Amino acid sequence: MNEEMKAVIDAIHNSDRVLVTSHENPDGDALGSTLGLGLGLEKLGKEVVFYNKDGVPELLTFLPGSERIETSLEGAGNFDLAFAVDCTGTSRAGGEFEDFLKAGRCRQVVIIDHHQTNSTSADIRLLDSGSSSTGEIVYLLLKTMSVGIDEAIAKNLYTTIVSDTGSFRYSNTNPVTFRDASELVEHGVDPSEISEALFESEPLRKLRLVALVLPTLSVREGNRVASVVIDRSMFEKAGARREDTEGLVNIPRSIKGVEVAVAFREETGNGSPYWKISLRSKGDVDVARIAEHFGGGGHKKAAGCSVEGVLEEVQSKVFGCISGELK
Ligand SMILES: [Mn+2]
Repeated sequence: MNEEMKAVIDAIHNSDRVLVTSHENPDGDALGSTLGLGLGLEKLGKEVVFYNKDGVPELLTFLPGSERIETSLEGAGNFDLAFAVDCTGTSRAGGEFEDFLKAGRCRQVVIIDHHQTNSTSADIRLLDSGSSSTGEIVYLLLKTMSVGIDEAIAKNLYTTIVSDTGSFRYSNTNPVTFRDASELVEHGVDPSEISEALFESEPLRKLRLVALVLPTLSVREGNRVASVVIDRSMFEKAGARREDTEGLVNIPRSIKGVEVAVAFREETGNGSPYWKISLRSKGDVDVARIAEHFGGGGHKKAAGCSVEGVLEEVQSKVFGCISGELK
């Protein structure tokens, strides 16, 4: 057991009330890790509050315990311990959580994460960039603490793995990933049930959005870079929600020979337009470096950032940076 793991276990033993949260716009790893960890802590007799600033996307409402996720910390009281899971820093959980920490409402803060980029926020950071998902680190923690893994915990943790490995397809898939997944199936997970919930339960509005996004597909650098654009007019036309853009970067990524895939998604914050940029790498390019250049972060193969400005300017900056990273 490493020092951080020991410190986290001590912190858990020394606490009664625990808050568990994850990054905004949560994906399967963020919510599955939140719920898997929180439900496990309840088995140890802890009082747990589950929180996510943006709540649960419709697609993830099948996760056991998801109905317990709170979207506000108002009246939540004080905590002995707070976990920010799948977060590169405590700020990833949103402004309300940051203010909550600043107000001294949590005695100790722990980050559990597998991203390459990680800030120095939090008291303890349990990090493993070799782990396919944050859920796998949570699983190891729960096993180390001898928490009995029930079906609800297993479903949440299995979902973290399937989400972040794209069903065991991405380069973060390793022997431990399969071992953990296998154990979780032994704890009662039905893999086909999770796959159907994650990949064959899209709302119609998402497919209508895909139909509008596809014509924006463009390639450059001799087909090594491909991108799509999702602007606000498309949202309106399709009746789509922000969560429906999850995975759209996989459209350019799916093309043979593409090394870097990009999705540009229009956002408005404080009136000024900016673009959320998702980056995926199939080759040697480290997209976390590109994202970091624009103040974002992530993994070598999957990263994100935000850039202000009109689309043409933003694209030329981002494509320029990618061009510099292509060998
Ligand atoms: Mn993750």
